[in-house]
Amino acid sequence: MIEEYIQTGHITRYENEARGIAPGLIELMTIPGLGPKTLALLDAKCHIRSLDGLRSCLDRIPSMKLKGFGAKKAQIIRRGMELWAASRQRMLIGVALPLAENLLAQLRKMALIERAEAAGSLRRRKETIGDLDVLVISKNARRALEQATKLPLVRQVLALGPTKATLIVEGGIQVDVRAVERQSFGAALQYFTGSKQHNIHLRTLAREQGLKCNEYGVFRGAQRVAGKEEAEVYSLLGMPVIPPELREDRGEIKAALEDRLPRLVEMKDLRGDLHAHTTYSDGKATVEEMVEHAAELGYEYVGLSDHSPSQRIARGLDAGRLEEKIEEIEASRKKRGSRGPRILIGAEVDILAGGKLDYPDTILAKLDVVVAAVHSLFRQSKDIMTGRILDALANPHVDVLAHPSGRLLGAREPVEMDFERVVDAARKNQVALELNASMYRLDLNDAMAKAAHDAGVLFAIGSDAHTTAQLDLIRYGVFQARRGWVDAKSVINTWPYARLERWLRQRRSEHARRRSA
Ligand code: DGT
Ligand code: CA
Ligand code: CA
Repeated sequence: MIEEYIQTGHITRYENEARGIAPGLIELMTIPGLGPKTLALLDAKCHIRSLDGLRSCLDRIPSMKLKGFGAKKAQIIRRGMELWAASRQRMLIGVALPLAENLLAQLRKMALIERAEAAGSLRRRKETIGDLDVLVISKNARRALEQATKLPLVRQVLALGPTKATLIVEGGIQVDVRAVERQSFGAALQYFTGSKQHNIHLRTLAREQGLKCNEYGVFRGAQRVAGKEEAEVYSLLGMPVIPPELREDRGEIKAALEDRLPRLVEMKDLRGDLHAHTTYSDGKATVEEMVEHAAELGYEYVGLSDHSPSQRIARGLDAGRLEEKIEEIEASRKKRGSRGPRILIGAEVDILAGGKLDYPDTILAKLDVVVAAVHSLFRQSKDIMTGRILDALANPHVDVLAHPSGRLLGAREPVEMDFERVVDAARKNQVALELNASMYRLDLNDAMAKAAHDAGVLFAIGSDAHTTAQLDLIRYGVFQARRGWVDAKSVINTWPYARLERWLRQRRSEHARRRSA
């Protein structure tokens, strides 16, 4: 059945059976923690047709005293429903951004449209997007918006007025397209970028200075004193432009007024990637293909970190196959000489349930970079999980802690851990915390990244690529880093190779010395 799905994208048996199932039920089958068997059982008792039906069934279920169906199970399903509902309302940035880029490109091609920009949460690079907010300038707004509704990627027109169109585009996301005047474009961009809290704070400041700030401009009395450029709005209020990723009212306005905004990490700062998979484990591209693509990205180095043996499903490497991989990479280095990126021999090593690593130290010592990660038993208690991670951080061979919270957006909660202690240990042991760029993870999240950055830890932005194309998706990790106020110098993969290599060597020896002292 699985093979059929992989080859054809369909499962005949499932589809045939699905025809006999009420449509409402099929949707509910994708709720995390609710399998088809459980759903069938609940349906038999309550006749479920909707999320609400499921909810009320779960409320009534304890009184039915079903075998093997306790309060705990109902609780797990309820939590799954929440995640599920949230994920259906909001779209991952990794899905929304390409859709928005496509829409913007089409709008910009239209003769009637002079300029088109994204605002809202997308411009702030939030991890999930509710709806897209797009601003356009046109001499004939009414006509331009009408034409926009006819673009091939528009699926539905929810509203069309003289200055605003609300559309559903390909991929199912809602878009508000607003036409604004050229002389107020900057003010509108500022206003519709938000966040709401950031704007409220700015408006309060403006009022204290006798100014009024809205989507049309900044006004002193009836006179417009700014509006065309976004930068004018901020400079009138006495501060430099605040990068959109920071506009969440988390201290950025105070920092801007005191001229101590961080120099946020940018894509062009990256010199390599330390977390990428190859066909040795569950990657789809060979060592050579990954290195070639890293070369195209202009990287100085790439760490190829395949899974360790416990990850059977991901074809984790045993000692023998790891040895083969090492040999292949060494041969490739010899062949390449000084051409292309340096290849770091790496592994993404499981942190086992008890805190031990999935390779013995003798093997870890052969690797250039060790990325450690929790991949199992995510529901351990806070004490046990914290201890497990601290044990891994105490191993001198561990250079990076990958996707530290283990969450999957809309599908899995972060693990319970004492994050402050983890951050503290990472700082003391000089282990970099990963900002995993996978759109499903974005782990650490923005708030955790900021807390860790404030505490002075180092970071590694990792693509976790399983294909060559996924190496490019590291940009989502850069966005998340920026939302966490992370500056370039705190990110180890912005460092030149020589510095990175020295750090990797020194941190291990210092760490080992401290441990034996
Ligand atoms: P989202 O769409 O939930 O991901 O988050 P945002 O931040 O894009 O929120 P949205 O689409 O409701 O509004 C876009 C921006 O417009 C928001 O960040 C701030 C600004 N804004 C401020 N006040 C208002 C208001 O009263 N109405 C609207 N529509 N937008 C406002
Ligand atoms: Ca929005
Ligand atoms: Ca909106």
